[in-house]
Amino acid sequence: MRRPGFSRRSFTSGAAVAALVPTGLTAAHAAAPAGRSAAAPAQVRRFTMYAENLPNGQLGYGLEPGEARIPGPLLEMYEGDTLQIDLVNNADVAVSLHVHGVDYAIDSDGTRMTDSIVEPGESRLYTWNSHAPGRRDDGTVIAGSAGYWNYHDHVVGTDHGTGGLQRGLYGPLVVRRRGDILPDHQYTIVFNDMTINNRSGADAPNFTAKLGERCEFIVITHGEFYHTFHVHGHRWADNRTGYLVDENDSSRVIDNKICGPGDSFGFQVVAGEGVGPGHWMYHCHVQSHSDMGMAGLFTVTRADGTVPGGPPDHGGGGHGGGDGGGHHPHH
Ligand SMILES: [Cu+2]
Repeated sequence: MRRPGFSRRSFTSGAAVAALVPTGLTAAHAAAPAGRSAAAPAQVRRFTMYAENLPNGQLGYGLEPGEARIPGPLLEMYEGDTLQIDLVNNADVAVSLHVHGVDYAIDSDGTRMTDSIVEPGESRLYTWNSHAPGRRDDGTVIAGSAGYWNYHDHVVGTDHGTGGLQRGLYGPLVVRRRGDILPDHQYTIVFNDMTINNRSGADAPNFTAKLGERCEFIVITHGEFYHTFHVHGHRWADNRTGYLVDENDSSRVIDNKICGPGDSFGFQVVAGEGVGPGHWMYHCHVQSHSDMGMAGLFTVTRADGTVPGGPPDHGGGGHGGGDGGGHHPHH
């Protein structure tokens, strides 16, 4: 299958992020991101996503046949960009694609009542638009699309996609503003009922970075419960980006945030900044939830890849590639 502008390599597992980051930003480092992104024009990018059955009754989205995973691929765009997504349904039930945060016409709503769903063996084009901030004629501000958003099925099981969400049909969407700082690593953490990315306990996803690398966490909740995301040793600003604009930015600095069903937020931290390397826990801070397995590791290594403090007593150092939906841009 040919997709102008997308290399085959960029669609391999783990590099999906790079595939959907605007051209020229795939190897971005925090050191000099702003200038690189400021001049890029808005883009329209068309690509295919596949919905597939996965083992144990689960379902997933992927960017190639046979590569569906939970969560689905991390999709990224800049304000002003448009994503045109051909959703191919290779699963055995009707599915859809419903997105939060960006602009779309009603026929891209991904709901049964708007007949914007995809029967097994069929495909459908979903178009997501976005926009930069602006002003209305009355002087009030139109919010830009930038934010940490999410997409998901809205038709499996019930007309609200309850079964699709339970079974894994969800994923992250990051919309950036021109000039936003770009991370070295990106981690997607979806609190879905009592799981993280449909995994739990020793199987919960772990994430790894080297000391000093800029890491972006994208946190989403689905299902029946409210959760509180907490990561040890690191703090962020409770605003759009997670970092302060300047020393006078009054955004509250936090290390724990409630996230209810359908919510998403994100932030960046510098791995181990001020605290050093180690196996830093992250977990839901509802105690019974963490006790039941909603916990994993954010491992910060020394430059040579080693970690002080010995092996973790939880998580085993990286099941399933250690990412569980975190997709590291290669650089
Ligand atoms: Cu919880």
